[in-house]
Amino acid sequence: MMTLNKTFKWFDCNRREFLVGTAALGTSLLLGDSLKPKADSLRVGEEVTIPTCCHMCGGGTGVIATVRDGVVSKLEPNVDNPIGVCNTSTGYYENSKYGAAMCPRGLSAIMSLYDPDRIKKPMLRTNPKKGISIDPEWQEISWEEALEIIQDKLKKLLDENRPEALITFSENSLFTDVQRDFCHLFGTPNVSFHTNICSVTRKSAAKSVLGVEEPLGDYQHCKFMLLFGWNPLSAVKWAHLPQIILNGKQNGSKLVVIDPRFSETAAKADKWLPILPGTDGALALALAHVIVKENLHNERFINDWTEGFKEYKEFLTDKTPEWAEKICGIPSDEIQILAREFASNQPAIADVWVGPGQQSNGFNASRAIFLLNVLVGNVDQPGGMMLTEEFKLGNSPIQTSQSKTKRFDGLENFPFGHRSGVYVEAIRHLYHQSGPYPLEVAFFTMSNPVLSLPNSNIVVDALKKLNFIVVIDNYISETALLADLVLPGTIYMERSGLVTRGTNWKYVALRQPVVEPLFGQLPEVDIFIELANRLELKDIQGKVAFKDISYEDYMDYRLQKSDAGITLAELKSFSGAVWRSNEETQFEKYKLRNNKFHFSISTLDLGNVDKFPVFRQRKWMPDSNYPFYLISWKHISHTHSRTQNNPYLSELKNQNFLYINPETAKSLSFNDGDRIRVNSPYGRVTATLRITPGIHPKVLGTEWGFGHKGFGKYAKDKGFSVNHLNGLLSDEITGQALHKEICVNIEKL
Ligand SMILES: Nc1nc2c(c(=O)[nH]1)N[C@H]1C(S)=C(S)[C@@H](COP(=O)(O)OP(=O)(O)OC[C@H]3O[C@@H](n4cnc5c(=O)[nH]c(N)nc54)[C@H](O)[C@@H]3O)O[C@H]1N2
Ligand SMILES: Nc1nc2c(c(=O)[nH]1)N[C@H]1C(S)=C(S)[C@@H](COP(=O)(O)OP(=O)(O)OC[C@H]3O[C@@H](n4cnc5c(=O)[nH]c(N)nc54)[C@H](O)[C@@H]3O)O[C@H]1N2
Ligand SMILES: [Mo]
Repeated sequence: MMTLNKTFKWFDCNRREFLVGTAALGTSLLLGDSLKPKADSLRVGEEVTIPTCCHMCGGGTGVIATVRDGVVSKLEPNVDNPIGVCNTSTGYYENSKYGAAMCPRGLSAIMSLYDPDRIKKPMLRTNPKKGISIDPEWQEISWEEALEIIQDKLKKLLDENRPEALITFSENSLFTDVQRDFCHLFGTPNVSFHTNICSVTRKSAAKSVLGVEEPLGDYQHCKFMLLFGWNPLSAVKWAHLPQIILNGKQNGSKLVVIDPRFSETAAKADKWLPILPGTDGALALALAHVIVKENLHNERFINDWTEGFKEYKEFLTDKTPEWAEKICGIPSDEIQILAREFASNQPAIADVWVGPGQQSNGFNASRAIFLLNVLVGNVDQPGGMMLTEEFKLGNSPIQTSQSKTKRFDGLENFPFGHRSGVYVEAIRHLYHQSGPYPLEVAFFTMSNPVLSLPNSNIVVDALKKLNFIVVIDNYISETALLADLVLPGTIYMERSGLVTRGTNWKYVALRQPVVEPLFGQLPEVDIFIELANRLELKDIQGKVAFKDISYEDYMDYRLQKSDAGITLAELKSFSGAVWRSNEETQFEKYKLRNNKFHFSISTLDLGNVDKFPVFRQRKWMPDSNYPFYLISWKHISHTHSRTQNNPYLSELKNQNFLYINPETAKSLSFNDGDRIRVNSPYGRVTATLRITPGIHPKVLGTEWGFGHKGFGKYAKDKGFSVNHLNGLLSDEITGQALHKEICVNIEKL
């Protein structure tokens, strides 16, 4: 196991003493020793090991925390949890003998837990003037005072009979269940979470073609991987991903990566094809054209299980490699070779994530890419694109009814919109005051839209129009800088939750607190439960809904009614606090559906969308004023805008750069390390230039998440925020925020 042992000082946040401890930091993804914790926890002297689930990103990788004298001293992978091992049951049993994986962000989480820059007390703004460079002039207040203030604000909305003036935003796995219940009980339809600024194009496209929202390839057992704008070796969502892709390669699979830049995944590929941003749809259609024209498709599968093929074939007639070359910049002969290789190396998987997904045409591009799997019939079989069936938790124990009022963000206007809402449109309506009614109070939990949404200037101005903003965060984020009241959040090691997703067979894992909240904070869920009780919010039977229900009861209820049918106590007692189904990964599940399930090539249930995955150019194209595409991506050492104050991660990477191709740099007489200004129609930032052949000559790019004005001493004023340059764009079909669609120019400072 490759680890770097560091000695550092624990800042004990309960103001006891400084303690000296050690922690293991992974310098890359690593395989931990096989861990077989006994039921619940194991005591060795004063040391306790407790299984839980990471939440440094949404992936929820299994973790074993060692707690020494009440201080978390070590985090290691939990081999009982499939997320760090493999996404199929066969692969899980094959791989688990070698241990499980965590990523650098997960391994550094202790430093986030004990970060002295964390917010410790509720903070009330005293300066009514708002802006991210304006001092809010915080006043520390007690939890009781803070809850009373919020209660008053919410009570006023109830008294005035306009509960819809409340909107909530949160991360997409943290307590969305209770947040939704709270909003329903309160009477507002405006419950939203971050999926629509994340990967709704992929989810919606997958649903429309394959019938499931989150298909996941059996990479370990395939023979060809074709990845469009997905960098799983660095943007590690589930810690098994780098492992199964590299194991697949070791088993003889080819890997081809389509990306405007030489990503970490491209670095492991047999071929990297640099593409012009936003043109993946054209490439995928041309690949389909060649496959169909040369009769390389799987006719039997298509006849038995799909509809619309004949018309699709016609639609593809003019989507030739030569047509696509002009659009995407990849030579037509390369396209032909790729199509033949893909079709003849079965099982072959084509997959896509947010590279194309966060640009116009992302929905149709993703559809065209998923359809490649359908054309070769590689769906839901070993080595195929799997029809992932999610583990189902039981319904909430709280009986609510959904508000009949129209949503503020106009979600209903998006034919493939997602229940998480449309952040971009909520901001637009707020900014222009064009919503169906005024909004007054907003909650942001584990969300930093001022940095994470396109066009930060507009986001700031929009948020300034709200009457009262509550932010629940561990830092004074840029969004918190605009808040009226900030409540200290918890780090996952201080709270509970149930985690499932990211595998092709069913499992559920327990996130359990390994230490008490360090500053006596209420965990995020409990804030909402407490407010519901203070406001005496009633369920449909007229009973105060959360009166006798703790979050533990709530989880217990949902677990008992889940696919696992177990109690919370049982889950806690299982090895690694994980329940895994005895039923192994099921293949060809569509065959069990009595021929009723078709893969949809043409027809879509909802009107208003193109019958076939047409290609349309992006709204933002280079012109003489803004000649370069600008894209952004995730760095392995950071999660979005949330980890930049972690000292270990900041040591690995503490700022972003603007990457440029040597040809382009030469033509503009720029040198490596030059300080430059980047201008877009919406904003300007200062950046440091890095010259690399690993980026398309017409494209500039950067890691996103940097450029903090708030946060703490490690994060503040390091690098630049790319979202200051982006335009406030959402995809017309899904409502997805388009973070990778802008053009810029650059000048020397
Ligand atoms: N380390 C780390 N891992 C993470 C996260 C994190 O913040 N940090 N976040 C998690 C989340 S929420 C998500 S949604 C996933 C996302 O995972 P990914 O989809 O891999 O995310 P990105 O890095 O944004 O984009 C992937 C690639 O798309 C490329 N790209 C940009 N534009 C285009 C284009 O037009 N066409 C093509 N073909 N490629 C393009 C970028 O250069 C980048 O290499 O990652 C998850 N994992
Ligand atoms: N330009 C550009 N923009 C992008 C992307 C991109 O690739 N390029 N990627 C997009 C994607 S895929 C996504 S998913 C979104 C993510 O965007 P967001 O969902 O807004 O996530 P973050 O930016 O990480 O902000 C999370 C906030 O939560 C706080 N936080 C972290 N952990 C906790 C916790 O445990 N409890 C509490 N209460 N608070 C916590 C952090 O301090 C931070 O302020 O960004 C999107 N924005
Ligand atoms: Mo995301």
